[in-house]
Amino acid sequence: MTDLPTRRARRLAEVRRAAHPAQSGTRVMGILNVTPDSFSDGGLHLAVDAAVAHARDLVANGADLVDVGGESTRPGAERVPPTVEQERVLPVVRQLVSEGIAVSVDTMNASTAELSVAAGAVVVNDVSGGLADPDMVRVVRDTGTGFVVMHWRGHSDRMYRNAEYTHAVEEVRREVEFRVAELIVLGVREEQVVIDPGLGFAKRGAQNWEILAGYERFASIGLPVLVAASRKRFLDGVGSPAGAPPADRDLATAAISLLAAERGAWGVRVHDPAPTRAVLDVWDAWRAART
Ligand code: PMM
Repeated sequence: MTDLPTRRARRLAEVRRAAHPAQSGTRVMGILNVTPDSFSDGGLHLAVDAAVAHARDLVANGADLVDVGGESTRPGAERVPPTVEQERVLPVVRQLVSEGIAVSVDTMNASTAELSVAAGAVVVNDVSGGLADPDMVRVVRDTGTGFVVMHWRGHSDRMYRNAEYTHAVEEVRREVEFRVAELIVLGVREEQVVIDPGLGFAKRGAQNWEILAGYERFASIGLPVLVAASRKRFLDGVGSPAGAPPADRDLATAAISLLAAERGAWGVRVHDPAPTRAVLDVWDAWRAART
């Protein structure tokens, strides 16, 4: 019988391996937004409890890792100070890590990333790919953490003004590839990086479908790809009636998860893992029966 610290260390090593960008197999990343419009009704302590309970549900419903975010990036969203973000995120990260749950932290702030990784987060998911905070690259380089580099053309308050493309797929691809090249020059290792075309970020409705249809162009960069379509506005009216609430887009989200997994995506980022896990299970059964 191994002692508790040893078992915990082993479990953490397993979690790190499973979330590592270089591993194959599509991960389901469950979204945990610890923001005022999600969990803060009853003060910080209750908010932490509610967030942790929701994270456990995400895992029970099939999430491989939980993406904890304390700052909204919705179109038009205002920034929150890093200290506020950290008050929201860190107690949740600590608790989830202590339960052996793989955690990624969704942040544009280097200080939040650094504290979260010190608390056991295994991936930093930065929608700005390190562009919003000049210190982010140092944190990612020095900690060796997994790093999701999303395509980004500026903060949410101006993202639609930046949605101008002649050929969305090729321009987004070029910009992502360029950003990764910069990161490598700055000392980040290729094995740390996952790329994300940033659906809904500085992209209007149809441009998001072009990006999905152009998936292979992003895969051809040669790095793991994260697809984060969940409940986004461009899904409105596709697979659910136009104008229906965002949660009604989970079936469309699951369909995208399946198409992404079939194309070899590293991961899919979803609000409700259950339908995504179901379609991935179906796909696994289909593949397992191949003779
Ligand atoms: N979208 C949101 C937040 N974080 N992270 C990555 N890597 N990719 C995304 O597309 C992304 C993200 C905003 O969506 P939410 O408010 O529904 O979480």
